Amino acid sequence: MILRLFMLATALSLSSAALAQTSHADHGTTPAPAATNNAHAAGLTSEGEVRRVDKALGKVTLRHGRIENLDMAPMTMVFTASDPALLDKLKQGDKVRFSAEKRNGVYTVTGIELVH
Ligand SMILES: [Cu+2]
Repeated sequence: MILRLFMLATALSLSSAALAQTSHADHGTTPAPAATNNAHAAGLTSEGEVRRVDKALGKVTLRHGRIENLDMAPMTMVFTASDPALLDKLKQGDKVRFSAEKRNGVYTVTGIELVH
């Protein structure tokens, strides 16, 4: 019984060591430029002005310029925030830069910051 436990413990520590090695190898081979590209893809590439903020519903109305990634012309429309906390610092009249995408058919703001 004790031997079996010992072998089980050994097997567990071996497999966790193997897992640690694997994830370390993965981490080591992740190219730094990929991370940079991801950050760029998530960049705040669209411009707009806040018309209305509804923090309770997690929605914001933006008068936006052209949104290239959505192939959308300038207009005023309602977006849902991917995270309601994104709306905490926004108020009517604020100039913003933001990123938006269509998620499950819903136009969603995924990042937004004030333009000073
Ligand atoms: Cu629009």
